[in-house]
Amino acid sequence: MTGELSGSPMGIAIVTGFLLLGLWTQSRHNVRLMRLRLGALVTIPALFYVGSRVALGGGLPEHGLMLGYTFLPFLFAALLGIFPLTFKEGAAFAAILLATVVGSDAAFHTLFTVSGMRDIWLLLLLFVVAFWGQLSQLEMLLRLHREATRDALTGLVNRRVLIRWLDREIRSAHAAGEPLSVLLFDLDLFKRVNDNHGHLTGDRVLQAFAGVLKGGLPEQGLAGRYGGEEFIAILPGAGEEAAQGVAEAVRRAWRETTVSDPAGEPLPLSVSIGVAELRPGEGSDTLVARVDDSLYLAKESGRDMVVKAA
Ligand code: GH3
Ligand code: MG
Ligand code: MG
Repeated sequence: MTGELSGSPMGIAIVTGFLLLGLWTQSRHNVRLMRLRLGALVTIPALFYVGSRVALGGGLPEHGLMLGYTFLPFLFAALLGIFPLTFKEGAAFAAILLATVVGSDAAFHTLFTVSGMRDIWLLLLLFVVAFWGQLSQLEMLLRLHREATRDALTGLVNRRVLIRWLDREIRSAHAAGEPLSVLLFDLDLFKRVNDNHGHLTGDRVLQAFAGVLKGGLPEQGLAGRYGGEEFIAILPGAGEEAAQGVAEAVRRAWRETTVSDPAGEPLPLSVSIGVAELRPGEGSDTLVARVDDSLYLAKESGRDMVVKAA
């Protein structure tokens, strides 16, 4: 009877708990907060499981309102399977539920009863299914994320990610009063490679350039494929002089790189590069437009050179 009576306030409390959790929507993209919220999601039913057992003096109800609470850890163990979690995260949340059930059973001397063993067996079974679900979800999400953000040919990030990074780096450069420069690369007469030797050879040239670009940047430099045979590098902390030095080094390294055509002959390789340093108060649109203008000038002036923005 006591158990049945305490069922209603517990019901109100658990609904309130989940409601508060649902309203806690800040920083959806913060991983640590997401973990905390998920931890709360399994801790709330765990607490109510313990509460219901205490209310019933340790026993498990056969019927009635309280039966639902004793079922909660199992429901949430299964529910964990819908979240894309790492094995470690899944194990941590599973441990909360397992400790709750095993701890309560041990405290009320029901651990080595048939129903106690049955509950733990069921919980372990649900964890196995949940782990499988979590890892499959995580793997699928990571694959989708990679496909949406990376260029498949070169492995560099795509234009969308680059512009997002550029906006972020520009904001922090303005905030810190630090310099930032952008380099825009366009391979010279690349269409000829495709026309004379086929697209597969062209693809190998693009891959080789991506390697040279990555190897030529300072540690904090960020590189991506802007589109076609155009690439961008963001150099946080670099003023015009330093950026020009990096551009020159990449230009020279690319000239010295060997990519052979299908007949085994080395292809002539060169690249034109525009350089622009961020101006006070400037946004990504005008910065990219300026670096694009200087790249155009490099092409106009005979290619295979680095040109600073006006
Ligand atoms: P310029 O020196 O003036 O830049 O001449 P260009 O031939 O490099 O410039 P253009 O813009 O005429 O040609 C770029 C070529 O890049 C055309 C396009 O077919 C090729 N291209 C774009 N993306 C890819 C790709 O992923 N693989 C291959 N193989 N070719 C590509
Ligand atoms: Mg081009
Ligand atoms: Mg080109």
